[in-house]
Amino acid sequence: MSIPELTDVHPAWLPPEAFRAIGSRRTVVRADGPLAETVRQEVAQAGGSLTDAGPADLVLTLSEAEGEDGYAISRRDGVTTVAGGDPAGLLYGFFHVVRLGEAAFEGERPVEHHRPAMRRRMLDHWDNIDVHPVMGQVERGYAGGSIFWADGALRPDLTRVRAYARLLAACGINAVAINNVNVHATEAHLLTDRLGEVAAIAAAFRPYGIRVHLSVNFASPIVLGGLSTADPLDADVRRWWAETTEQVYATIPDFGGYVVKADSEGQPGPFAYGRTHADGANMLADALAPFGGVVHWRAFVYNHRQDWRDRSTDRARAAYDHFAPLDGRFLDNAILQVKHGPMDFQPREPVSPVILQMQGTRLAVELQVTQEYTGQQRHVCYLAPMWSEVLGFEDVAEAGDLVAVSNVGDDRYWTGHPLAQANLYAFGRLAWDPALDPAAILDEWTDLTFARPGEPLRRTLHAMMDGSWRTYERYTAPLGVGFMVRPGHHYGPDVDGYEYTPWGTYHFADRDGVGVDRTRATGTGFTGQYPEPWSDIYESLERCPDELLLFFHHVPYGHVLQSGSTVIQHIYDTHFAGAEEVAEMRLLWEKLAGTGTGTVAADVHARVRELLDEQLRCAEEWRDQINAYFFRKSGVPDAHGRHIP
Ligand code: GCW
Repeated sequence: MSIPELTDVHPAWLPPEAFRAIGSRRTVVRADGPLAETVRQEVAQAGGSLTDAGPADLVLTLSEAEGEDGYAISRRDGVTTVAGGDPAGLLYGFFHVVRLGEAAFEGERPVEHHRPAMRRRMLDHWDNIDVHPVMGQVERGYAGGSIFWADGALRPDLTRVRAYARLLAACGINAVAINNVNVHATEAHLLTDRLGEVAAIAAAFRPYGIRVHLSVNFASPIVLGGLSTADPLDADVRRWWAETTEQVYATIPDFGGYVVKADSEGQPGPFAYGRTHADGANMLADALAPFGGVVHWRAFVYNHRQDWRDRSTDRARAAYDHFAPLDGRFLDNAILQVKHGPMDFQPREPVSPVILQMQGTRLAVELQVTQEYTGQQRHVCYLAPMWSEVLGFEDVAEAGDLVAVSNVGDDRYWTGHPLAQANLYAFGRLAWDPALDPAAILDEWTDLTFARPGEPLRRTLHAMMDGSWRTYERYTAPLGVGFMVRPGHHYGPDVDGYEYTPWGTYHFADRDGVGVDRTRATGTGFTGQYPEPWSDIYESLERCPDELLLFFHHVPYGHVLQSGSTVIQHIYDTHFAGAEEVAEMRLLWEKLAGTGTGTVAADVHARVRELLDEQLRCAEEWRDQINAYFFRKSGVPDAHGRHIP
């Protein structure tokens, strides 16, 4: 293996400059095996000298005491030492040195121990082999086509996948599911006759300690195996999965496991056979157990054929209603993968009560790095502050796994918007340590990506990005209500776009008020799915946090928020403010050009500038549509008399 080099692709957070400190030093790697070999290659590629014995500036060695994936870093008497708990820990310790740069080789450093909070730090790709007629090749992908497949086949050159693996390892990610959870006809075959493609991708990820997982179709025994049923309790079905899984491991011994979206948005599942989701998940867990594999079973199960008149069915309740009764019935290697909020990756949602409730089940919390509902990588929206809030809520950070939908495609900048790279980086870092400060993560990313730039650029990036999620929230759907997006592609405003559809995503605005009554007293009872104190806090009109008010309550436009403002005035104020903030962002970026900082390449500057034009256009469109809609409905004028079209 050699260090992947790409000429036409942006290096993201691993430009050659990031390795400068190591490049001028002597390093000794006291470990063997493929990951230690990767570290040696990294040192050599950086131009550093590798010594076997003799004096060294950096010593990388193993020490079991640091545990799985862990490492210790210290510096004494002019020598920096990294002790990895295992070869993966050695690799993570190496990238820690990269992050520190020159600082890793200065002064003395008392020993620091680092261990990941999450055992599995995983990205899910929603990539298809074929280009899907509606969703394109990458479902909810905003950065071009798949980096794995092109023209209906595995890409012949996987250098880019290796470069991706390297970027991911540098921020601590150790697992990737390579294909869409909606497993279409072609992609179903990855499990059997196209398994060689999975093996080739796994080989590209392996040198960086990343295991490959596969999304599988629950009906595979029928679709691929020619059986007449996929009933999880049927002996033939169970045998089919056992034998198929054995083949997978014969081909890919370090295969991670399966990801399953069942009985969800049209995907097949155990309900067709009168079985539970524990029956379904456990069948696959049984097949994987002999090889140490896991199944990630998604909890995103809800009725997508609702009638808006039916006020008793509540999509927010669905995952809990389906899964809470099954707590304690999943096998140890069956991991329930739960979206962080009860609905669907909106810019603001409460934490899913499933995560708080299911203490007897192994959990993975699922985030969305791809910006489906947060600007589709045309808008600057740094998501680490949102994820940090989610992970800081109650015991969410105690989930064993953190999973996110990747935002990467074959785009030159990996993520479409160059600044969206920061979201991918931050996801990995938060999965490693959920307590990290989002602003500090942004500094790390800035230092690596822009080769330790001067203060002007750092200040500009903080000013543009630290608060960008809240800015996005301000100019889009207000007070946690969500979903005022254009149906289908989900970009841009359409207040009533989903209001009369079967998807269960309503805001119930009328001339008197807006919001979803999810209380126990008069609404859907969703608040009752929360443990105390949240069940009472969310139930209470006075105590419910402003930012979630319309998620939990239907209120008149004149309702006074904790902030002192009325709901209608809050809507006007935040929408004017949000659009103004985007205009300021755009000016800040504009000013960077020609400041002579020399740290933002011209192509990156130009791409971001174009995208900021679009973000401003779109933010103004949101502002005008939301303000006009609620002015028309409520008849209440803006207290400040601003123009509402
Ligand atoms: O948010 C919705 C998306 C679907 C996606 C689904 C899911 C992969 O709009 O495109 O399907 O969530 O998470 O399964």
